[in-house]
Amino acid sequence: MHSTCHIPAMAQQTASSADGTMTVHGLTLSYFTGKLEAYLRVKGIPYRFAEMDTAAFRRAGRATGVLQMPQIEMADGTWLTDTTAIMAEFERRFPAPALSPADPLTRFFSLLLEDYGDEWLWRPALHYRWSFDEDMALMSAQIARSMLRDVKLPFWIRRQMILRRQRRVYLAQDGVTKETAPQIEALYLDTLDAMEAVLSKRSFLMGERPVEADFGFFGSMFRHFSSDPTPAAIMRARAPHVHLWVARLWAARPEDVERAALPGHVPGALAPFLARIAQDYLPYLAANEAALADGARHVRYVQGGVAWNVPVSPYRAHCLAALRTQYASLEGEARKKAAGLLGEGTCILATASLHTVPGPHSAGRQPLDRHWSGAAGEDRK
Ligand SMILES: N[C@@H](CCC(=O)N[C@@H](CS)C(=O)NCC(=O)O)C(=O)O
Repeated sequence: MHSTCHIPAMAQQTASSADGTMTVHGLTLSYFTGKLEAYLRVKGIPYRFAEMDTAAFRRAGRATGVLQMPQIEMADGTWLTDTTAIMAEFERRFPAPALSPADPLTRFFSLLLEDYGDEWLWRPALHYRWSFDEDMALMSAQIARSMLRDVKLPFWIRRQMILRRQRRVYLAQDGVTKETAPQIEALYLDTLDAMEAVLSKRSFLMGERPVEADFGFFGSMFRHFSSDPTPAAIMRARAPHVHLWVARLWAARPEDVERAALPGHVPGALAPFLARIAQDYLPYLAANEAALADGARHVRYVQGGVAWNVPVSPYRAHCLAALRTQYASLEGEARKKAAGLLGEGTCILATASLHTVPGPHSAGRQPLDRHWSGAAGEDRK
């Protein structure tokens, strides 16, 4: 299997587009929509963009079984969701220009970094957007005008609704507290410093051509950290090369990336990311998987002296299982090198999964939320 988080590219048929172009349903301020759009632009895959309202969000959720954005409606009426799975699928369907390393060890780390970027930078991205006055005022107004434009209520009520919902789901329920906030902010600052060191020496994270790892870091860096007032001011002052990389990746076209070779090794400068993955991310993924296997709704763990209590994520258990499959597919020498690079994190990848996580289904069920848990729409308590 090629992807870290593969959801069968499936789902119900709906009306199809006549000119053969796919439609990306999403929001121009959304993390994963920005990640997917960057990938399609660099790859040179034409698409039409449709700004979602709440009806379009529900319609896409019914088609794929997951209420999330972005979702792609193909010209033949089939749907695709999950950016990691979409990228893996499109690397197969549209081989050139390849945006996935050919060398298996380098590809494994590109996929691991993609998953880490996608999932571990989510909390700091949401914290900066919804914890700071200026950011929350701006972004709640934008969502009230865009996504909630079909809700028949006055603007100020729509704005209050989204503000309360995001602060409840993405701050309170995701473990953002006075005690955890310093750790969340330190993750952003440390990530900027580590990226700045890498990107002041080369164009993209693993070399001169973008790969999955770049897109995994792009969602947060593009749509939140370089755009929302508070983290963007920090980025400009602290990490100008990260700012430049955001623009470089967004501007890159197939003919630009084709000139550079795919990365063929794991650069030593990525060590700070690998250390975070080994010390923080993989232990969290293992705790999440164990909690899911126990039937718990929350995962509790201690990290850097701080106690965390966050909702269990079946989706992330699925991601861990996919990473293990990738790791197991590495042959002798490559697997030894991967273990050398990951140190103490290796045992989590070398262990058998506790659980097979069923993917979402679209037929006859309430769509799931972005973590694949519960009936979406009912916030988890
Ligand atoms: N793993 C998914 C994640 C997609 C996702 O979480 N999207 C966010 C917006 S960027 C979302 O749909 N949130 C829905 C909500 O807030 O309920 C992917 O890679 O596409």
